[in-house]
Amino acid sequence: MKTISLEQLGFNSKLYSNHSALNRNEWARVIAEHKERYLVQNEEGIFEAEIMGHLRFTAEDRTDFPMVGDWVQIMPFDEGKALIQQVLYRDNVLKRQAIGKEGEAQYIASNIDKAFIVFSANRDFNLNRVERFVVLCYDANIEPILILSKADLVGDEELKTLQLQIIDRFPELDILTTMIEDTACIEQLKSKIQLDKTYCFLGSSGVGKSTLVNLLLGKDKMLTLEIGTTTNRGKHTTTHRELIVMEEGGVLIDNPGIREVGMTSSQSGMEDAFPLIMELSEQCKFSDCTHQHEKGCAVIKAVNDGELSEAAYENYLRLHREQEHYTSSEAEKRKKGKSFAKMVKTVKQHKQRF
Ligand SMILES: Nc1nc2c(ncn2[C@@H]2O[C@H](COP(=O)(O)OP(=O)(O)OP(=O)(O)O)[C@@H](O)[C@H]2O)c(=O)[nH]1
Ligand SMILES: [Mg+2]
Ligand SMILES: [Zn+2]
Repeated sequence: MKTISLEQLGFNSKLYSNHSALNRNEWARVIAEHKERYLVQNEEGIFEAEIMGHLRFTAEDRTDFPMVGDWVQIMPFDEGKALIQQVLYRDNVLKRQAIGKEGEAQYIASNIDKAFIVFSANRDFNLNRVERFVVLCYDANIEPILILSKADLVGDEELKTLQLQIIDRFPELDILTTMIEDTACIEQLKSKIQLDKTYCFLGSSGVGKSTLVNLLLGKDKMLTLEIGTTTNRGKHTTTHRELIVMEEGGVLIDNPGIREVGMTSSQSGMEDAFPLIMELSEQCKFSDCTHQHEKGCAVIKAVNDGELSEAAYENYLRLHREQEHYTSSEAEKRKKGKSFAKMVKTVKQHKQRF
């Protein structure tokens, strides 16, 4: 593997001045995270890393743990393995409100210079949703750049109308229009990327974030999926956030499609279709049908036959995903409660020894 300098990973003088006592090889950047296991990268390569016990014990909330984009102090201990000793200076943190929970935040990534907010021209176009992403960026002091993707899927007239709507709503923002086949617009996107800066891709699932990342990299690093032709709906393809360094310089963070916040209230009226979906689902071949890909699904058939609108179907799936997500965070909370109890017990035992 070609080595990458700390500067190519986004290292700068501000970071250095905050921790000038550290050796160069103690610095590393978090490039991926999975359940408190991390991949970190520095000039010596990529390490599988875990956080040191003391960090876990003193951590008060999620912000005390490393996240993708963070700079951390590491101590390599084995071939390709390292311990994370501390999270270093953070310039900013991109976060959003967790679904269904007042006041609780979900952390997306840190140390970001600019964010590309991607939304596709052909479906789900919603200026309020774009605005919610813009607000997230402003809250974190990150400059948003708007990307209207899949321009090839709508007619010229429609595209013009969309572009005018966007300019009208966000006159102060940079706006790009992209389509896979058009190299000129990819070049234009590339020209926005500066050496040593970090760019984050945000937007709903299936809008083409990973596709753009791959086009920028000039290779298929991120997995992208064919959209089911029956419903024209993107599947959640990217499952983990990942930080990638461009060969020419510039750091990209690809994100899984971001689930909607508060879609329930803004989409009122759509619920009218729900009883129909409930009724249809009784005719699905499988009783546990998720109505997403199953053979013999009556809901998908109704969409294909034009009996159920695609918008209502997508809205149903979105709400369903939100709910699923909410339930899984609840389960996670319970698990955390358990591990917390275990931690308290360990600490107590530890104390008794003294
Ligand atoms: N026609 C057309 N299709 C596109 C374009 N960009 C992306 N796609 C297709 O859209 C689908 C989804 O693209 P992805 O890049 O996987 O979308 P994503 O935003 O990364 O999705 P998640 O990882 O699920 O969040 C793929 O089948 C792409 O080939 C485009 O400009 N035009
Ligand atoms: Mg993706
Ligand atoms: Zn079904």
